[in-house]
Amino acid sequence: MAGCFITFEGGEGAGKSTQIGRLKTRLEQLGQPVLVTREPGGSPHAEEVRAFILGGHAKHLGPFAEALLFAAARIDHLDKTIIPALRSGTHVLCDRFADSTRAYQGSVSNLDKGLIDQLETVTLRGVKPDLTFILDLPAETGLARAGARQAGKGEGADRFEKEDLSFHQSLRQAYLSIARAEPRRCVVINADQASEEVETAIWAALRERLPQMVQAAVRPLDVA
Ligand code: Z5A
Repeated sequence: MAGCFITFEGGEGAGKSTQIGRLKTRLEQLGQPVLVTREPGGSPHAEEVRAFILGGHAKHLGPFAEALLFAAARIDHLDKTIIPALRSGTHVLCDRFADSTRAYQGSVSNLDKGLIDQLETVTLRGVKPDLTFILDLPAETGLARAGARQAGKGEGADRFEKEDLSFHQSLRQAYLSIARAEPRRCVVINADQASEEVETAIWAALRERLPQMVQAAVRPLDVA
């Protein structure tokens, strides 16, 4: 693919959206083409599935059925949004991706790992992130941040935010375990610090892992 595919993962309130916005700004200042997207969602049909799941309508079906719904949304997201962007040379910054299924449905909800592996294989069809930032912080801190943001907007908790503290603590360990298993793809970032410091750590890791992204983009020469 001509563009780079970067995913952001972590627990509630880890600061993924904040950091994706900051990275997008930095890359665009260099003339790099960037698309920001999210999961679940990121294409019209996948956004419909998002509303269904986060509204809590799939919870009674159990974690495997939820994983299938996330996978269905991911197939559409890949086909309609991610793959066309990467092929055209646009870098894709995605808020959550397949690691969220591994962490939320696989590890925390105790789905069989082999089942998750098979589902991932048929869903991704070989498309893997070039780099994944795992924003790590204590579950209590992330939940407090997410709660404060919701209170400010007058919103309620969604399907997963309603889970108890031990769920979110297990989630943190699940993400750290993914990072240990795939150190070439995953970078753990300490998200329990000021946004500016998190941004600096992400930029440093990007410079090291994907140096071609942190240079001014080469534009075609104007031909007189
Ligand atoms: N899910 C799943 O189970 N399986 C799957 O396969 C997929 C998803 C793909 C999607 O939720 C849910 O779906 C998710 C997992 C599940 N669980 N939940 N809930 P979502 O998309 O609605 O929300 P989220 O992905 O969990 O993100 P978030 O909670 O909105 O947080 P965030 O994007 O990581 O953080 P933020 O919005 O940038 O920051 C949160 C607040 O903290 C905000 O007020 C910021 O101003 C503040 N903030 C950010 N950084 C800092 C720092 N450094 N210091 C202090 N305050 C900060």
